[in-house]
This record gives sequence, structure tokens and C-alpha cells, in this order.
Amino acid sequence: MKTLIIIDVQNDFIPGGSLAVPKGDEIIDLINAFQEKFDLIIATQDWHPAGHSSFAANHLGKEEFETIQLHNQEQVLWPIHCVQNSHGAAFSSSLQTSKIEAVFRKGMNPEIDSYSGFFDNAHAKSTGLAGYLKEKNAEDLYFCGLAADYCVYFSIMDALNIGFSATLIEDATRAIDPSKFKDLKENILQKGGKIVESKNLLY
Ligand code: VGL
Ligand code: ZN
Repeated sequence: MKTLIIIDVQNDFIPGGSLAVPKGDEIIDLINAFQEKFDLIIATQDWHPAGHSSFAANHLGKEEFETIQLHNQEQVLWPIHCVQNSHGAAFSSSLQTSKIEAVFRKGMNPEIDSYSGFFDNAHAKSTGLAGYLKEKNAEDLYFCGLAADYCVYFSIMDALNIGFSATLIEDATRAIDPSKFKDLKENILQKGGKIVESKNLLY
């Protein structure tokens, strides 16, 4: 079953939002257009409490985009983003959502960040997404959305680790740091993931 996983197409990640991914808005029409090619469509949503430890504002004297050690893990300190029930956490109103069968939220635990749609960054807690996909017999996963170098990347790497087939739709994602994403793409390919352009998606 061909399954599309739309990662974090939320107002805060598109231009005008607090953690805007450059040109993040450019992918939305494309995602809407290829949804019809999939049998199952799932989305994820970054969904933080206001006191989340990934926010620079919650660390005295720290700057946005600085990296700290948090519970023995590297943590980038982000601008406040995707606070639960805020406008910034809502899906972009341009995104077609009528065919999204389930939404998996992540980042609710204030003590740990959660980039992947499958697990938190310590791999301590699952979102249930893998179990859901297995029950649906969804083995052939396609990923798009934001941001390419964080939530999309870590979701793909977890999917491959679990044993799913995972394909990145490259023109339907944008990176916070495109030069870093170049290297990350190599990791995806080395792990057995695929990278395609949306025009090559087959019916
Ligand atoms: C994301 C940074 C912080 C993402 C989420 O969706 O890629 N990036 N939280
Ligand atoms: Zn976040």
C-alpha cells in the first residue's frame, strides 16, 4: 500500500511563522496535487507545551539556534514554535487535509524534543505510528513536508530502521540548512532509502 506521510506542514514552519523554513510554502500545492496517487495519507504535527525545553526562551541567557547538552543529548535551541492550539501549530490553511486519515502528534513531553514522527529523540517513547502503519499493511512509505534536515530526515531514518521501505519526495520538502541536508541525503541513500522527484511518482 502506497502511503504518504506529510511531516509538519504547520504555520510556524512556513514563511511568516516563527521557525520558518525558507521557501517552505512552495511545497504545499505540490503535496496537494500528488495526494491522489496514494492509498493512505497520514500527517504529523509538532505539538509543544509552552514550557518546552527545546525553546531558547526557556533557558536563561541562551540564544536561539545555540546548541546545548540536554539530558546528555545535543539540543538545538529553537525559537518558540508550534505551541499546542496556537495558530502557529495549525496546519497551513493551504494544505488539503480532507484525505488525511490520522494525525500523529509529537513533542508534548517538555523534557525531550521529538523530530521523528515515530519516536522521541532519545528513542524512549513511540508515537504509535509504526504500529498503526503495520496494522494498515502500509509498507511503502513516501515522505514530504518540513523541515527536510530535521523532522523529515529523522522520520525517514527511523522508518528504515524499523524495516519500512522509505522514499523522500525531494521537491516536496525544504531544509532549514540546505547545505547540511546534502550530507543527510547521503545517509538516507546509504541506509537503503530512496529519493525521487514528484514527477516520477507512478500511479
Ligand atoms: C522541527 C525543529 C524543531 C521540524 C520541529 O518539524 O523539522 N524542527 N521542531
Ligand atoms: Zn519542534
